[in-house]
Amino acid sequence: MHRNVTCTMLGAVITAGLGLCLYGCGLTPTDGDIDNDGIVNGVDNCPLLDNADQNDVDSDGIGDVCDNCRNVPNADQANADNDQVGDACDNCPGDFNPSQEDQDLDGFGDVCDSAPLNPLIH
Ligand SMILES: [Ca+2]
Ligand SMILES: [Ca+2]
Ligand SMILES: [Ca+2]
Ligand SMILES: [Ca+2]
Repeated sequence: MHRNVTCTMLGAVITAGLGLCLYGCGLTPTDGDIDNDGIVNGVDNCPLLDNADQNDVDSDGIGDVCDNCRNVPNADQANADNDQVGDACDNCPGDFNPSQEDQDLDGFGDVCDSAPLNPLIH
């Protein structure tokens, strides 16, 4: 299904395909209720996902269901390596590691840990 929605981008209001208006890409739908959760897009803290409860554990304005760091406030949702885990809570913010595997539990993910099995060295 293709439909156009109104978004704000860098302060300007534009109309674009829904695919272009993905939340988190700098485009925020402002009209209607795309996800049909009863919360109008402009005030929905997660406009493209059904989250009528609007839960936001870390109170950063981004709803839990679409927050890339659910427990660490990061309103900008910065994610340099594009692995779905925000920089603020990524154990390897510069390396793509969606699994966040960290065998020695030292807080440094295996992919950026020079000694992934030794918690004293990273
Ligand atoms: Ca929603
Ligand atoms: Ca949040
Ligand atoms: Ca990341
Ligand atoms: Ca580690």
